Amino acid sequence: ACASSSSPGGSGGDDVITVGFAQTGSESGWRSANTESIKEAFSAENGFDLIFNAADNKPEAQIAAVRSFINQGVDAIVLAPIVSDGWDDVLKEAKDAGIPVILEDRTVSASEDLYASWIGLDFEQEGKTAGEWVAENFGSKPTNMVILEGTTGSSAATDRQTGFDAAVAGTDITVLDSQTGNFTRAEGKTVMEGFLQKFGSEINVLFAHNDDMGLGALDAIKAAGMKPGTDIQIVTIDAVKDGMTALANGEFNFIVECNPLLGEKTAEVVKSVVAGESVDKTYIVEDQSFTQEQAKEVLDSRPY
Ligand code: GYE
Repeated sequence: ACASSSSPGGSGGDDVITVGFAQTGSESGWRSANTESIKEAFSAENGFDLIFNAADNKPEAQIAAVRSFINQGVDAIVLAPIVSDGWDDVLKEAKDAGIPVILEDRTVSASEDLYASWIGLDFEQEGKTAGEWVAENFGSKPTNMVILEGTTGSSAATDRQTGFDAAVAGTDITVLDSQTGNFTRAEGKTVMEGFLQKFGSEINVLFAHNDDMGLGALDAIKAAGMKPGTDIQIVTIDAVKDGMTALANGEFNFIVECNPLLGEKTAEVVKSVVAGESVDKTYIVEDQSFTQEQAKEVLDSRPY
């Protein structure tokens, strides 16, 4: 590109950091907010040339995207891995090519030596907070629960369920069924329709690994003649605008936040890594949680 006024005399182009960003896809409101946050932080004004790829939640396509970034000789790769496993080979290729990889959002099962840093969230704690709410409100009476899981093999889904299971262990809660809805509204709806056909009004509680699947389930519950938030209580994770609106309206009962605004921190870490400075292996961004009352209070001020 052209020289900017802030780098007088230089070619300008020399200082630009070229970054390949391998996004999962565009499955949810959380993902849209995350993509926007990354694009904003990795702007030309901030000294970046961003090459954006979204893999439509197909792990092979995402591996191919990372490999293509390596072939293009980018300065750094930012990766939001769809699934945890299967990264060893291509991360090794990046390392051999001298290209640092920075993980954002989800993490990988590959060795820590194969990436420079991970900027993410404590998914296990998110699941635990959701489970604690369920245990507190339903733990001492016989309760039937169904679960809409996120993408199978993603660290977000695996760790959220681990945390949730720990929190409800030893309570009087029965899991009737648990299936993946791939973090999307459409699949959340379809899978919930199946649950309702099988179990009908036996279902007391729905735990959805993200807002979007819970929002899809709302349609299925209403179509079955039941009242979401009352006949079936709903706990989700993310706290995006549509989820918070459903919570404020009484259709959801509790949401654990998952902060998608990771762009600024990720850009800062990428700059440090490219400059050869040392960075932490892990940066965890804080989350909160919301009841219906709290959602009403903060709804208007939510940025996404
Ligand atoms: O909760 C979900 C998105 O990995 C934390 O992915 C992220 C999850 C988020 O599709 O909505």
